[in-house]
Amino acid sequence: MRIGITCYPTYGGSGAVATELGLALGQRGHEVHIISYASPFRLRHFAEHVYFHEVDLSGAYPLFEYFPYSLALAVKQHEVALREDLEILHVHYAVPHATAAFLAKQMLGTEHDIKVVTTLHGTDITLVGQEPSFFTVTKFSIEQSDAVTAVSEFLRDETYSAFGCSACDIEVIPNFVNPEEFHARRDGGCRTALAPPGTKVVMHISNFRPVKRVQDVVRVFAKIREEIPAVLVLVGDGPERPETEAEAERLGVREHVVLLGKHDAVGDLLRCADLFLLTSASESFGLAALEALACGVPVVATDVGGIREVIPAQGAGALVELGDVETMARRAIEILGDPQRLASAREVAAHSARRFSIDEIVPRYEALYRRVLGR
Ligand code: GMT
Repeated sequence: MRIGITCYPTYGGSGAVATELGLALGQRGHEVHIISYASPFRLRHFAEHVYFHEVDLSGAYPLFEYFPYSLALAVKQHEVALREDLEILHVHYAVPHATAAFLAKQMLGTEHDIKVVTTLHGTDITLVGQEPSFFTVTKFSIEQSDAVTAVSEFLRDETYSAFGCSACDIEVIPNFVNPEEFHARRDGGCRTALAPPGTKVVMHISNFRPVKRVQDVVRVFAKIREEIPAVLVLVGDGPERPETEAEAERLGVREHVVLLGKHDAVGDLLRCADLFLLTSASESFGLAALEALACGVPVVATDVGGIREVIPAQGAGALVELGDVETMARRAIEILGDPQRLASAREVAAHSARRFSIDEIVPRYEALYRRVLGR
């Protein structure tokens, strides 16, 4: 099949999933054309059958205070669809990608009947899409898609309740991991570079947006450190980074916190970790948590959104009420302080991630494409 994929190229779950999907589809012999305003961060190397098309942002005009990106994207989607004879346009994150795809499809007309598949990822439904300035167009674009998927049952139900979407049948296709990249530790790896022997490595990876509540990560870590020698490794960057550093200073643990900034090879880093913390206020799926589990790292997370669909109720970590820093720390200490429990949590974690393996999930997208194409 010839498939166009549109996603955000920046550090974030939807762009990671869309790009990994594109790479996997390319490997399976499909022709994949990624259309975005920059090369996605997970498109790290040349991959057969995978092409990147940059949206032309040069049309800035003094009259525009704000550049109409959605229009430029629709023009590029239309252009690539015509030139490459695309059959499917698979857009990730509804705002504004599903709307641009609708426009591109209309411009193509009936002579080139492209099918639009929209994958809902999280804040496009729970936050941004519900803003009054986007609500009606988000609902319209979802309803006009030929197929809609959501990355969790939570997100599917949230879409039905927030938008109504009476005419759309949303299929849940969960996110996935590539076990070649995300697998349990086989040797000591980079541990010594991050922490001295006898010190536990607690890790968090995110884009440091307010929804991640990264300051809670620091608060939990400070309590862990009262009982267990540990370092906190923070991977990623974003608006909350200064406040996160300030919180570490305030709690007197700054010297035990390593801020690595943005990294693409997160599998290598996760394998250095003993525990992963996710303190989000909302999370439709929690891709970073899945990647941690796949690397054999237990996860202590807030019990919000679709996280309980990813992290098993018992054995691979713990799910704790939002904001309950005290309990999160207690659960973390119980795991980190007991070598047997840690070893068993590692095993359960790695095992639980297998149902989200790339080979299980990508065929579900292929089946969906075939279905909308009537094959
Ligand atoms: O919040 C992020 O990290 C980015 C955001 C995105 O759309 O880029 O993530 C959402 O999509 C991810 C991939 O499907 C999910 O794993 C995240 O849970 C979801 N984030 C939220 O719901 C807050």
